[in-house]
Amino acid sequence: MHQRTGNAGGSDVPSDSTREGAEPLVSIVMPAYNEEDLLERSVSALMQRLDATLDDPFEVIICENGSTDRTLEIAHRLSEQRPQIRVEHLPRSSYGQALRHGIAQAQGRDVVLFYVDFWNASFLQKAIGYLTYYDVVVGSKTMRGARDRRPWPRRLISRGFNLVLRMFFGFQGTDAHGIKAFNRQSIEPVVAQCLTDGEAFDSELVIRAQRSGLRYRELPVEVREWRPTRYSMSARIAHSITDLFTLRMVLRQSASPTEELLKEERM
Ligand SMILES: Nc1nc2c(ncn2[C@@H]2O[C@H](COP(=O)(O)OP(=O)(O)O)[C@@H](O)[C@H]2O)c(=O)[nH]1
Ligand SMILES: [Mg+2]
Repeated sequence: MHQRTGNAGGSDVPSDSTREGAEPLVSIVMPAYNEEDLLERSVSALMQRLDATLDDPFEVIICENGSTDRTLEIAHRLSEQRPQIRVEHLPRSSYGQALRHGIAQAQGRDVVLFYVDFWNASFLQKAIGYLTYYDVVVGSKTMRGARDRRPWPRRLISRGFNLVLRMFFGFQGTDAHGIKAFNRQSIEPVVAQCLTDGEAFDSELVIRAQRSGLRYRELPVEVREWRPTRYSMSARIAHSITDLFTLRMVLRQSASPTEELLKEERM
């Protein structure tokens, strides 16, 4: 088995394995939608951090869809500069589809989901270590040791949303929406079951991962997004409520015959 490596101390010189041509062991999937202001800075900074701290060969897959600005053009330019950067484009804007497609395209043993406005290289380092023992590692903004530096309305909505997931969806965790890492082979069948397209995809994925018995672990993260949110408070609340209804529907609809039998037996 390939030795999991990391270089948290941050050597200045990229190791051979991060150079061009090596088969990636870590795939970073980054959805991007109308990110012309931030994409270049975010991806360039990420590449610098990965070069300095990650010994495993990696790829970064920018998954753009539906952008009406220069996001796609910038993504292509970045990929011309660094062969580890790949660009995936789909015509219609959909967060869930972008992630589903990005995971399907990933070649690494480990897949990490990062955002244009937030990623964390220390999380990546720790998470790939934990993926020796777990299938799913989720960065939590609310567990002990975490720091959520987003504005209070966002913190409040996130906490309320996670509470509803715990109370009504059997979610066993403290945060469903955030950066994550997976063992690719373990998560692929779970992704294939997911039906939602919007931001509910995150919740659906973690709930289904737990229901399928994948080994699941949370790690505390410090979150400070690099740009103000693009939605108003009321739009966000409306989105969250719609997401919860969508989730209710898809998780009910697609309960497997075995799940249904077990449910009936418990009644
Ligand atoms: N491909 C794609 N990416 C998206 C879409 N919506 C959001 N994203 C990306 O998902 C990440 C988080 O989005 P953001 O707008 O910051 O969501 P928020 O933090 O919930 O306000 C960023 O990398 C976005 O570019 C979408 O429809 N398609
Ligand atoms: Mg954001």
